[in-house]
Amino acid sequence: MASGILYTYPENFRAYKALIAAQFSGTQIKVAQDFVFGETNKSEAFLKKFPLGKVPAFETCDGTYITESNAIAYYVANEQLRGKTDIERSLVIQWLGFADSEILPASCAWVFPLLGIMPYHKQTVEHAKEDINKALTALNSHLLTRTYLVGERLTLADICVAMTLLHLYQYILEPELRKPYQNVNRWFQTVIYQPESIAVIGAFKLADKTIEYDAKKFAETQGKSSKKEKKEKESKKEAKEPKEPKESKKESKVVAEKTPAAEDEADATEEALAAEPKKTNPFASMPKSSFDLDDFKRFYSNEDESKSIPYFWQKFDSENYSIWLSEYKYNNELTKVFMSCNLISGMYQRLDSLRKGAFASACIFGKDNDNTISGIWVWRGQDLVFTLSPDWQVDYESYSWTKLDPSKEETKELVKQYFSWTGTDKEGRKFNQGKVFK
Ligand SMILES: N[C@@H](CCC(=O)N[C@@H](CS)C(=O)NCC(=O)O)C(=O)O
Repeated sequence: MASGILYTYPENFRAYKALIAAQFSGTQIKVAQDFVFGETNKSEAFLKKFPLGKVPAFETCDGTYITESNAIAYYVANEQLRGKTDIERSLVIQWLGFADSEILPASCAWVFPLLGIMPYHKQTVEHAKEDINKALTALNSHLLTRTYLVGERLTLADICVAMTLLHLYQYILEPELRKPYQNVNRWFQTVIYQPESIAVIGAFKLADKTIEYDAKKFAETQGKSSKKEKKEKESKKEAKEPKEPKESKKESKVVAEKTPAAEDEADATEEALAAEPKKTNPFASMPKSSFDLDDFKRFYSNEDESKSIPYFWQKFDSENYSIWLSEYKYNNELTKVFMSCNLISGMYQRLDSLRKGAFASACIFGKDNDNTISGIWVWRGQDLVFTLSPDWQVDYESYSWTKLDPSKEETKELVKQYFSWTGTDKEGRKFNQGKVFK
């Protein structure tokens, strides 16, 4: 009989698939007790076995390594769960694909912002709701005359689709929302209230009320919130880790959120913004400066730093502009580098109207699960700029701001480092990638 070690963090719905399948089949699964997500799965020993560093991951007792939750569940399952005939087996695979393609992306897009682990974009969430509605409607029709998805008994199809719906039923589908899908509800409860499922996930409770998006919480934990997001009309580049950040630097003014509809912001927010009285320009009353920021931005974009940094110092007007070091306060909560990137690009988007009076280069140092964000900012005036406009106040409190003395050598060094995307952070993490606000 199959047996082995499962690597996962607790309450991973993907790992549940294998754990429940094993309950049905009698396969002995040992869950690695000392597993620490972000550490164990990034260790050399783990990566040697599982190069992607993802979990769940399974090591069979005879030393075979299996990744992908569906494959692990398949391995630990039995004939009944896998399907007894070719047609049953192919239908099981069909439903596994359905769960991963038709449910999972939309479920994540809907649930994760509400859990505070992804930014909230109304359009993306609305899109996800439509996709979930389509998937659940199809599932509901299929289950009108059936107890289980394939054949007359429970299979991996039921386990995997139900686990993929777990977060939706746990956090989102309050009674009114799940009402149209009575057959799915019945089937879901049949699956999760099997003794074998209860042995793994415990007594599951369907959502009483959809959890609500808490922008404040998100801003606290991730350094961002979307309440005041505005339509971003500039660059719409994907926020995937650029392979060669130096090359993309001049293009990288703003990088859109990783979410597909990042360029389209929440309709309601737009309406609310449209209804607001026209904002006055907080810089309008400031004295004229000899430093032409737009001219510097152009120069910086078009020239190498060996020229643009001296140009900056040649033109900089310390009477009317100030230089600041920003340091993210919650570096220990940063995980993937692309998510740190998203934090910066999200902040830049929210500060769109600050562009005319500011320039910044923010850098990420380190690697996945060990990275920090800091930057050099230059703006009009001598005080912290963010308090000048209610539109600029979403993110700044997630950073500490240190005003730098332009005449000091340390400041010159920092400007050089951040403008040219080099060096390390205070703890020696190497420069990974940077983003320019201009
Ligand atoms: N398709 C894979 C997805 C696995 C996956 O994305 N796992 C996440 C946690 S749920 C992970 O380990 N992420 C760590 C990383 O990407 O470094 C499966 O179903 O097993």
